[in-house]
Amino acid sequence: MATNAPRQPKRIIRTGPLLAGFALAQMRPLHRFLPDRVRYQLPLSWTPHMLRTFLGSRRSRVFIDVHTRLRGPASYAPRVATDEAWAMSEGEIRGFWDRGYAGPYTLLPPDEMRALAPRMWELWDKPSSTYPRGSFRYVGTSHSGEGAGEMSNEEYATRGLNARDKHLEDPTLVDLYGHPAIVERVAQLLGPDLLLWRTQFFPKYPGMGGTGWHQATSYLNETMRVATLSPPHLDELFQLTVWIAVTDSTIENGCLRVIPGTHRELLPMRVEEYDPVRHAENKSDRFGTKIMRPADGIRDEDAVNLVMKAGEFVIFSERVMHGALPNITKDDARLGMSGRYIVPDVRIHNPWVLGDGGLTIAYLRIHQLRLDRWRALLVRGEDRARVNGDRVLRYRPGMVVNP
Ligand SMILES: O=C(O)CCC(=O)C(=O)O
Repeated sequence: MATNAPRQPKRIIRTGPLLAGFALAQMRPLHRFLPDRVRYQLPLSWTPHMLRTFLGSRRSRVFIDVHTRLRGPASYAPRVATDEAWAMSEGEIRGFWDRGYAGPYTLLPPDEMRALAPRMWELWDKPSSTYPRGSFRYVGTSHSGEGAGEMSNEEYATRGLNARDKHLEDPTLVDLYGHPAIVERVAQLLGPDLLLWRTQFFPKYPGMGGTGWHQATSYLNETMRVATLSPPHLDELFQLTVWIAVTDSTIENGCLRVIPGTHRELLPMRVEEYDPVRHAENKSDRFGTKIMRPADGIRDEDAVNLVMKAGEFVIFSERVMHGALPNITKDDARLGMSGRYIVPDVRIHNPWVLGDGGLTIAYLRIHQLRLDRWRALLVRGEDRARVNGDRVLRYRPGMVVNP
């Protein structure tokens, strides 16, 4: 029956199960008696501060990543010595720590990247062999977005997943992420040993909304209970993202943007279910099946627009508040791609997710994603920690892990 009553936003997190789970999550000595399927459903990554913030705000302020403050470095000296071509000065490194990003730098001359762009567009669209159909379940509605000129939730989710980790499938792409112009600079900020654990294409077609402001560090948002990355010290810099412009990236076609200095502390968000009618004007804050925006608002005048030529890249900490402008052009599609680099003593996923449980991606409503074909690549140095076992492969130029 049709009704004019305003639709109530659905509850994102149910308080009763959260409280019970949190209590059990605190009882660490008991966990070894729990089967993985129970243990890794607990909100193990939630801190008391996150719970208090959530409950004290009547459930309106939610941390989509673990609340943490970043500890500054002992020194601004580069953490490795490298070829002069890629060397960063102490001033540049200090600038990174002050602002949360560095660059743009050149990976390839614009003409060379433009020549590669058609292949990159094809790769983004090509069905994944790392996460093939049948390796996950989409559990959301299939109709959100219909009639609103937007992708349905299901298309958003499956396309978003399909955009992931194509570097495991293509020899040209893996060599872009393994290029010394990137790896040697990341090493000067993070250290000599580096894993590439995730990559993703970010296309913006003409008319597409922006990417809403968000922060990340350990990808709690994937399950909203247990973070994907477990570093020995969450308050240290253990990960960096490199965003590569495949096409020119302009103010008009939706360039990446950041709020400098916001990487020092993770902040709460407001999260709602995406509804194509209620959120018709909010396209930029859509993350899959959710609408998310910083709880305390952002002053647009503090933003820096990272305009880049094809072939340029920036290095940023995903802790910095970042997003992208909408594409307001009629015919200028932009393509960016991100690679996430970590130090090898960060544990990626957990035994349940890597085994029978599979990965849940809460904001995409994807369940039980099989990770059998996922691998992290050692792109520099050694994996001495071995916390990720045989999921780590040494990068070789032109390698294809999943043909
Ligand atoms: O390119 C975009 O629109 C967003 C990129 C982003 O959020 C990221 O690389 O973490």
